[in-house]
Amino acid sequence: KPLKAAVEVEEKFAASIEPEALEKRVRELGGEVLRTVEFYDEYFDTDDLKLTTRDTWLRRRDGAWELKIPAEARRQATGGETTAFREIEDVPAIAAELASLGVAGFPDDTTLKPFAAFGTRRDKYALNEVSVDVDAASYGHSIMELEVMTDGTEGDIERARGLIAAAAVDLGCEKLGETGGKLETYLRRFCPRHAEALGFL
Ligand code: V4E
Repeated sequence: KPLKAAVEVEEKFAASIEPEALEKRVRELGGEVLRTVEFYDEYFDTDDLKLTTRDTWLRRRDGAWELKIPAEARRQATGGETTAFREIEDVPAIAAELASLGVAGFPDDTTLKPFAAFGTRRDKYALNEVSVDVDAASYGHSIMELEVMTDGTEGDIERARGLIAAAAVDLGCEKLGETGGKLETYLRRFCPRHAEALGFL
């Protein structure tokens, strides 16, 4: 298959399974308990929200830039859906994408400002191709995510959706409630005007 671009397909679930139970279930299913990692994310946008209003997410994770761009037409703003995002980590490539969205001068001479920052402690598991992450954000919000990396083709994205749905059933994942992911929850709690502008409220 031609490698188009790394596209991550992801679905968020409630962090409702006790760690011991999850570990047992993962092992029973032939998966692995991986390490726990910690990282610190800062998210950036312009004052007029040129990025986040287009579902485009620029962050610095432990000092390294990452850009997430929707890999397909937007399905729904929050919750209960898989999403597919193209991830770019190369700084000149990020600059080019941002320029095409009308945000010039990245990274040195830019109008981008941080709007959210928090730490995460992440327990990692693997179930064949499915990465299972249980995240506890530093401001007090936990979430579980199932993720599959794809080559960005439509067929591979569909295949990833199937793997995630099957793993969610196998693990007994519960639907995410009203609260949403780490950043959405952060915005709802601490930046209500930003959350409202994105339809998160
Ligand atoms: C808010 C947001 C995004 C930025 C945060 O990405 P997320 O995957 O939640 O962060 P994290 O820490 O798990 O990153 P990883 O380590 O997995 O790379 S990306 C999309 N949104 C908004 C959003 C959306 N468009 N659709 C759905 C269903 N949920 C949230």
